[in-house]
Amino acid sequence: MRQHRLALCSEHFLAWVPQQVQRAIERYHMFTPDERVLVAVSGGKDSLSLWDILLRLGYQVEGIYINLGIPDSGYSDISQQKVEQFAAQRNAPFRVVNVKAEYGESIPEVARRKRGRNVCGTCGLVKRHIMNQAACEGDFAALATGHNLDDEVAVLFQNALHWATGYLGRQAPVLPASHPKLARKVKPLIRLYEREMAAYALVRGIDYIYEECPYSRGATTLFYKQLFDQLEQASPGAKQQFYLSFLQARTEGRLLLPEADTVKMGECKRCGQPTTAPELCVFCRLWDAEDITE
Ligand code: Q46
Ligand code: ZN
Repeated sequence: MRQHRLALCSEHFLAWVPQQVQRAIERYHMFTPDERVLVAVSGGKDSLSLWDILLRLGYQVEGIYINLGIPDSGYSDISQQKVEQFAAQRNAPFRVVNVKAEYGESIPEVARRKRGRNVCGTCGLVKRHIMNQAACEGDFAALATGHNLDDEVAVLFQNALHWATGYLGRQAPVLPASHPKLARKVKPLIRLYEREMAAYALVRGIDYIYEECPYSRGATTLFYKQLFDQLEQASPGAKQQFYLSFLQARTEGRLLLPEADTVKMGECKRCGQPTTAPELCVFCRLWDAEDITE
């Protein structure tokens, strides 16, 4: 790990990674050992490793897997299998929400019906809704996702390119619950590079889905990740520096951005979740028969 000027053997690496996670949890006040945490798992290396690390650290965690119904290359079936296998090996509690069984259409199907909606946008909306609902109804203190440092850097760069101040204002390792029905969102892998997460999964023997979701092909964030890989190659620590300096500038008040979610929210008349829309939230409108695009 050139950015830390550190080289470790497998045994010490497997101890070092959870230490980094523990540090992030404490530093950003993500959650405490007394709190219950819901971990969003996709079957990929980051989320399964996160689940594994939180279990090893002794936190009270439960997994949630959302089956999106993506048939291409068996993506959804294989990823669910990996999650089930992981949980069975550790006897770890988890729940599965199958979008098609629950709401009648898979993600690609609903996106197709709502012409004008792209698959990833729809997918993100559905996942956020289901995970938030599960976290709130299950009385979890926080919802943890497996975003690593490379993910955050790519999004930060994208937002900075557009000076999207609203998004920049919401980009943080912890997003506090700004409404009684919104879960606290935390990213415990924030100190770790993608490479390190892949190495962790490999050395720890975690069997994850290698294929990325077929819809992620050509995503601009993938391109930004490649750019930052080049930068990191030439200047080790560049990714870390870019992200941590951003957080520091905010903490020190050198970068003033709009506070997260200051908009007043009501509740959706159907599902009860917070929304800025007057009647139904975007999620509920998604499943209505009429072809309304927002
Ligand atoms: S799962 Fe969903 Fe991603 Fe696949 S459809 Fe797009 S958003 S790429 S994280
Ligand atoms: Zn709703």
